[in-house]
Amino acid sequence: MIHLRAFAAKFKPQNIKRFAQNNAVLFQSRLYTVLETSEPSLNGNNSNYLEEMYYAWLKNPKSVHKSWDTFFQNSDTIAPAGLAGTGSPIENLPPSVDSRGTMQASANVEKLIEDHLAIQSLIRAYQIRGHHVAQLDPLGILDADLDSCVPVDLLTSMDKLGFYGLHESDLDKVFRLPTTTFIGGNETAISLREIIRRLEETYCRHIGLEFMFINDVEQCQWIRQKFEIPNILHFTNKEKRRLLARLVRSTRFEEFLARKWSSEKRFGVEGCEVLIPALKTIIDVSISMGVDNVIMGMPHRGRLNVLANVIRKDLEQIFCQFDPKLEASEEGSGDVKYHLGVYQERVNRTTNKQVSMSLVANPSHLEAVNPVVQGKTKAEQFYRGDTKGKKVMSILLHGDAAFAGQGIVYETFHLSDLPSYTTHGTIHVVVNNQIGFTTDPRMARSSPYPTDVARVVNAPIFHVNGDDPEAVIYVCQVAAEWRNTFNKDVVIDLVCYRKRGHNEVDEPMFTQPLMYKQIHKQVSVLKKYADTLISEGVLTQQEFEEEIANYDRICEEAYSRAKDEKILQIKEWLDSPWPGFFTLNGEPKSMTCPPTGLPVDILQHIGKVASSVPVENCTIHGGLSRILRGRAGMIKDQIVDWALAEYMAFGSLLKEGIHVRLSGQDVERGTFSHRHHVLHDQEVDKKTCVPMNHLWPNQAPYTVCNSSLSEFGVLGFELGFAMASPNALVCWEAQFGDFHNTAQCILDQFVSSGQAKWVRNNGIVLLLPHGMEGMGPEHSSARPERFLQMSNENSDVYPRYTEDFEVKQLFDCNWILVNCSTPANYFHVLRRQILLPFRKPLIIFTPKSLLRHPEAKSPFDEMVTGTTFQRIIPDTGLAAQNPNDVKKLIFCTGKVYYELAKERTNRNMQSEVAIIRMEQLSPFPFDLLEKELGRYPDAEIIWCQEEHKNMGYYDYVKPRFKTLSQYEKSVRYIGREPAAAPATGNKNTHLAELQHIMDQSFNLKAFRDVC
Ligand SMILES: Cc1ncc(C[n+]2csc(CCOP(=O)(O)OP(=O)(O)O)c2C)c(N)n1
Repeated sequence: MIHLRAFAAKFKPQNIKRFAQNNAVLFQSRLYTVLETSEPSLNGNNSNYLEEMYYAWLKNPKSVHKSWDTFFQNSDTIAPAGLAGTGSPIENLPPSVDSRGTMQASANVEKLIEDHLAIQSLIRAYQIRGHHVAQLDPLGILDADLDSCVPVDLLTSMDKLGFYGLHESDLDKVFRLPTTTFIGGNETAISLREIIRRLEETYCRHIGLEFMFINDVEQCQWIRQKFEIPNILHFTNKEKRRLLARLVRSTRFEEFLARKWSSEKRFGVEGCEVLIPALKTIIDVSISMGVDNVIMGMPHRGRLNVLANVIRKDLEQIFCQFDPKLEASEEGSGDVKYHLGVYQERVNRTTNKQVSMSLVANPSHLEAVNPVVQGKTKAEQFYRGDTKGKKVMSILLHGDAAFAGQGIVYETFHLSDLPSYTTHGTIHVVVNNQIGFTTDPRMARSSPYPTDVARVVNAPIFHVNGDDPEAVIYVCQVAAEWRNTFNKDVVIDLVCYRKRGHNEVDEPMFTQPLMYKQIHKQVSVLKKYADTLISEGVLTQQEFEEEIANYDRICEEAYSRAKDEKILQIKEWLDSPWPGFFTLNGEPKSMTCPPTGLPVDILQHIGKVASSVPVENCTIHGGLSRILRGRAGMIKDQIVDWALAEYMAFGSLLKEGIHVRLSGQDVERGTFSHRHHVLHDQEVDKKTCVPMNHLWPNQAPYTVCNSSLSEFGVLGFELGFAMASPNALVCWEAQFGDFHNTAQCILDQFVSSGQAKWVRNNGIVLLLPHGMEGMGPEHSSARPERFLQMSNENSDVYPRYTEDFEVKQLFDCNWILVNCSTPANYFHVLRRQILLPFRKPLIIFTPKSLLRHPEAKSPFDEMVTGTTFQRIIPDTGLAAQNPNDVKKLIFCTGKVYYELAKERTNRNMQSEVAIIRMEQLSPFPFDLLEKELGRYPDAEIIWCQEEHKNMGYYDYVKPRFKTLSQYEKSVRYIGREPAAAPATGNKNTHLAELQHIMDQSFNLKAFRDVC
């Protein structure tokens, strides 16, 4: 064992810190814990100063400050043996301070310094590592940090005093406390015995504090002050009674459900009943500090209880969910009761303030809702101008296994401090029941705690024993104050247990026999706390029983009312209502879409701004000046390329008061360097200009933000942002379309199916760069086949055409999939997205080479008033003029059109081959395609795609063309062969494949021998 005393004897005090750093491993009991460097507590200057003081005092006690005089007088550590405390030091000194006396005094000073350094180290050891020995497990059998070792520098037994070079005889000596602790309360010096007692009280009882890794002294001091001051955990009788009442509700709610529906899954919170008072405390304290909108996300565990007792959803609405016979009032698949979201406005009883609360609907996929909650929170803050998060806040709940295991937790943490994504602090609550389904923590994570992921963002982590309700409530108060003070994330780790199996019909003894033997013996937290309060005289047994009876009665009455319900009102479970957007019945206000074209002067104006630097003194890059000049030239000629079309769509919506937000990796410039929405001054660092925000005097704001390198997190976030308001165009762009697959869960569980499950519209737009351009397997395909496969349209049903067919189709679909081949169509589809009277996710397979393709330009004529989105672009050339001569009718989508058109010209086959572009893939434009099929009666029908046969669009269009031709004609396939990878990595192979597609397309006999 290394003794501090041993090296302190040799010390130059200023070297101690260096020594400690070089030997960090000696100072830590967990590999991740490095010696903290944020506070220069081992400061050599202090000891020099102390030494000077001491010599001065020896000569003349009055020459030093009174406090030093008292200190040196009281400290027998410095007095030579036998003289301590026997009067003035001067009197006790030999007549003259000879060299022996000076040496003695010097030795005493050294001891004094060593002891004080030891005390400092001791205090810091508790602050850093005290949580490792805190009594966090209510069962008393597991170590919350998965390690039963006691750090060598924590004094759990007196023999450890030696580690610091201290002895039992030092216990009653009084030591001056450093400024980095508050254990003294009003006292600046206390005995070693008391120091140890107070440190153990603060750091090693039912609260385990992890915060010393935070690299901000003020924040560390703040936390120390909140927890170290003696007797800080003090509750009035009123507060204790309120806490008990909340525990009664939490506990009795679960018992009520268990009685009424004994074999139903409900993922009860038994074993962590304290969750309800904990959340209510966080909310109460936050509201008292100004918050009036709380947005929550949580998993299955305890969700019904949170709905009932935190959000205060009508109990009968919850109980109705248990009745399998009730039919839903709305269309859609619905969802199981412990996934549904809810929005509620009510008065908070503790503060008497009006508050909105929502719990965001979520899928089974644990933690996937986290970024969605953050996006929604950010949006609500944004629209209210709540730039510091003082009004709107989010709370995220987690299970211990999921928090540690799911990568989305990490991705979401990394959004927490990014300017365009921060929600100014989230309070995380982990229901750490020390098990994940049947898996022990030791098999579920490699980190000591399930919460270690939060350390990356310097969030303090408060572990607390769930069976100590007052400790939990105190921690929750501090967490809410922390968020309000620093606007940073904080984690509360509620260490608890799970009273039953994973769900109520599961047998936990199969896999955790010993743990569950202990759990069966466990007295409920309600009973324990009630007994304590009764013994303290805070309330009587009778009052306690009345509290229980009252709540039971509330549940019974709601249960009777629930039996009278005839229908399940799914709309009751909407987490994000859009007041005024729909009719009172929740229907769209019309079934039409206003025209999307614009007057020329608006196009001109936007074009002009897009070609300029609309602020003074901003020197942009020469290459960019060239691009802007090119734009100006196009505007003069009244044509647009892809980037300009996008500018015009966004800019015109901003004029109409629609907020536009574009987020994703490198979107500001654009991955393909075509967009340039943020101009960077080449002379002044970080000086930028966003011309889109200089378009109109009272325009809506435009947000364009490069995101962190995350798809799951950022797409989820933008989906949440889009959830908050229908009056915003929220776009997420993937760097390349195929990267969306790391966000597959958001696509499957939210974007494609969200409305069906949760009757919630969402108008998010996905921009997915797509196209086979010889860039290899990973930069070619946005996997349109996957989106098409998840379209809810029936391929075999011949549709009924009505006047509103186009809009009705859009209304009925789960999402809209387009692959535009012209800038004008891109412009129209973006505008249509907002002008529609309802919201649907829009997936756009966007081009890469077309961004600069000379043919892929659109004249203003295709964008002016009266023009609109073209679901298909028919052939308008020679083929269309003499349709009876057409031998081949090629349908295609996207950039392959330009390759086909060029090849047709090269081969001079404009009369024999017609090419029709499908711009909207889903909903399938049955009506328009039927007309085109009828126009070319003798033509062979081809579907041509550049993707492999098992990918792209073929499997989607084939049955639909069959339905259209009433099963009389089949559609022939031209494209790449089936393959495992989406594209070849070899450029020559790529070109050969493309050539083959062209040859096939213009070979009129290609399918002659095929029946
Ligand atoms: C992404 C994901 N993977 C797997 C599951 C299946 N599953 C449901 S609950 C659960 C255990 C969760 O444990 P924990 O996070 O500790 O929460 P607890 O159920 O203990 O409250 C698992 C594996 C899931 N729902 N989501």
